[in-house]
Amino acid sequence: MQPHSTSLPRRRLLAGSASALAAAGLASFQGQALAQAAAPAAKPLPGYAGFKNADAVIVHSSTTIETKRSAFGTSVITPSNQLYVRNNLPTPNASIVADRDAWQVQIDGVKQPRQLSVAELKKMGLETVTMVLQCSGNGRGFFPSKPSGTQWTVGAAGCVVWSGVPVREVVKALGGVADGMVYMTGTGGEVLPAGIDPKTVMVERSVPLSAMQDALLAWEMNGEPISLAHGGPLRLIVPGYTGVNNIKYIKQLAFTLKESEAHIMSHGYRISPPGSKSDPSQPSVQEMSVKSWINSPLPEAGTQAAGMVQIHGVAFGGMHAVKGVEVSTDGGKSWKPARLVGPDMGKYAWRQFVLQAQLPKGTHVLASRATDEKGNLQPETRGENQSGYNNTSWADHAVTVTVA
Ligand SMILES: Nc1nc2c(c(=O)[nH]1)N[C@H]1C(S)=C(S)[C@@H](COP(=O)(O)O)O[C@H]1N2
Ligand SMILES: [Mo]
Repeated sequence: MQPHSTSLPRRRLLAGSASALAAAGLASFQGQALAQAAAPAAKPLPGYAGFKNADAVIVHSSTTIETKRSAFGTSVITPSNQLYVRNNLPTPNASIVADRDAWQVQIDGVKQPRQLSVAELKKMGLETVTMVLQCSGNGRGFFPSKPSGTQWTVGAAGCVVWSGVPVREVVKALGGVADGMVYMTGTGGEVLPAGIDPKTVMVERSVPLSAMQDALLAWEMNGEPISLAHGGPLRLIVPGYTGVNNIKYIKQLAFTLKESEAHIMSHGYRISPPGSKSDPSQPSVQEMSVKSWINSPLPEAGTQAAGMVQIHGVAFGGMHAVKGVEVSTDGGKSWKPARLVGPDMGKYAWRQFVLQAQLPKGTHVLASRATDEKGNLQPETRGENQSGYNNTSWADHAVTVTVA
């Protein structure tokens, strides 16, 4: 028997942890039976995320919770009780949201540095932005190289509304940015474990000064005070930038000459060539780029009845508005323009799209690809990198549905 002729389809059949079984060379039937027997029971929601709808999410761990693809609806905004959660450190104690207005943030690297309470910030300005919040590793689960880290597929993302004070208003009130500063650096308010170098664990990220223009210090999400899970009492919102740049429970906002030396900045979230170690010379994961995916129909809904379907999903441009979306029902051989649905919530939000199609009996590979206002087209292939960041491949996000 030629080993290669059987190992390839077997690898495709088995997903996730089961691929380890495939790699171990078990026959596909055996492998599937074992994978089923070993399928872990759904993990319980951690206490701080107890308000999440357990049916709408996948609990990967106590600090990583993903929205199910089938749970994304069609009304633009992702409800708070199904938005993903990602914490790099244990969640702070709930006492930090007991008196929200009393939370203090230190503003540095301005002409008049000072500490401000949320109560004071609330008097300094007000703005609202609708924004796609997406983890840098969303889509990692589609990398055949199986990078280490959470195997997110599409659900480490959501479209949410934030309210707070524009950072530029705060800066203006404090005399402007100090001369020569190049970065805006936010520090998370987690209490760090004693006895280790804070740089190794602290959540501190630097973004270019230009990102200040649309950034907020936000206290409200989807019309409610920001929950502890999503960074209350105060969160730095940097529209268009991946999740990690949106610092929860922010305790310091500094304009700096240099990038943060925290490990999460210097080595974390770098685009490292496959097989290589991360280092500060490699590009940082920051601005998001054009991406879309289909949320219905999905294979998990089972066999579809032949006839009319509304193929719908979400599309966003990252830094630029979405201009259009095309949908393919033949795995990308041909494309038809989809229609954008519902209100346009601004360039940082996602749009819902729909293509009405007749699907005859058979198997159909459904894919979507978006274009942004600058003419950037969502690519067919992912950009390979060691840690599985920034997956925007339309082919990876395609779904295969069966119609009978
Ligand atoms: N202080 C702090 N901010 C943080 C994190 C964190 O662990 N601590 N995680 C980041 C990462 S990696 C992501 S993807 C988003 C997740 O935001 P969410 O949990 O509100 O969905 O928060 C970012 N901001
Ligand atoms: Mo993330």
